[in-house]
Amino acid sequence: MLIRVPRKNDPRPSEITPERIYRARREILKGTGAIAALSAVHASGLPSDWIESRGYAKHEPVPDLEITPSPYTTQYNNFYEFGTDKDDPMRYADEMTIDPWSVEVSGLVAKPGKFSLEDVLAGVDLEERIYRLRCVEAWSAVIPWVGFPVKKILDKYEPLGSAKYVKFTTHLNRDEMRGTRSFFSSIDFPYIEGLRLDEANHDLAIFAVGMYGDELLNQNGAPFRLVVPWKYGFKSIKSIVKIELMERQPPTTWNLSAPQEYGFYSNVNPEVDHPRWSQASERVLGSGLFARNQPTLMLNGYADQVASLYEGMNLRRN
Ligand SMILES: Nc1nc2c(c(=O)[nH]1)N[C@H]1C(S)=C(S)[C@@H](COP(=O)(O)O)O[C@H]1N2
Ligand SMILES: [Mo]
Repeated sequence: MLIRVPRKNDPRPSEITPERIYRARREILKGTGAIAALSAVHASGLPSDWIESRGYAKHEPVPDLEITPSPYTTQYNNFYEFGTDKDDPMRYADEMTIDPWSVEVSGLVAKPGKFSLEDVLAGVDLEERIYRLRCVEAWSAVIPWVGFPVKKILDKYEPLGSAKYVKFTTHLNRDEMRGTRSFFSSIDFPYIEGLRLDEANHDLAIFAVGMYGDELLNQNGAPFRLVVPWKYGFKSIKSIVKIELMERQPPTTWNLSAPQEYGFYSNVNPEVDHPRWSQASERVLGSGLFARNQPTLMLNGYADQVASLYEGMNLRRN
């Protein structure tokens, strides 16, 4: 069994990142003292090697899935709370305090409550999941997440029979999230997302606490985010502080902002174009200056596993 340890194989950021971006980033990190902090203690207060020290089940690499070098996926992000440019999250997300972190679980559950990051990590087995990520903007990446199925958390709080949907809410601190202070923002904060309960309970839907065998960086949604690989990336909500079980379909951020463009389901579907561009193919992040384009797969390549969730549903309309 071949197990890839991407961290060791990664090119150094200086080798593949435009010099300007890399330098700017170093300056920012130096200015905040983050370089020293990163190497000693993770911002969550856990030791910097806590993921490694716990050990986790590694999955075999999937044929045809080439892991995107981490500098791309940590320096080209969507996290509108920190700005709308792709490098805003990498520049500014470290202004967000993530220690201590707790998540509230409420709504239609028998045992509402709150958990801290440490609580949850003590109670679950971590796994590495190598998933495709397909953004609705027609770029894609392959990321080795570290996390565990969403169902493992939900079950602890005992969803009631009347619960049909799950709503997720991102942390909001306007002092520490400069994108939320803009008058011109195209979306409202806090960022909210939702899944049908059976989607959330599917084994492929995970909460991630790490990537590339390491802690999540703030720009990727530290310390606790959703990853739903068969849906467009905006469903994979970052830095979650609230989980609510509901009877009715919850509102979701992009659907509220542009309902004709972003539906509640938003399953990856190469046959249904975005009103303003084609979804038939995608630009592969990290494939160089002349970025490679590849065809987009139905349900992002996870149709065998998840198509049964949508039997009898009109996927075009949804
Ligand atoms: N809270 C929050 N979550 C978010 C977003 C955001 O702006 N705010 N952007 C989404 C979009 S559009 C994508 S493509 C993915 C990107 O995840 P990544 O930056 O870790 O690759 O995060 C999603 N989660
Ligand atoms: Mo996205």
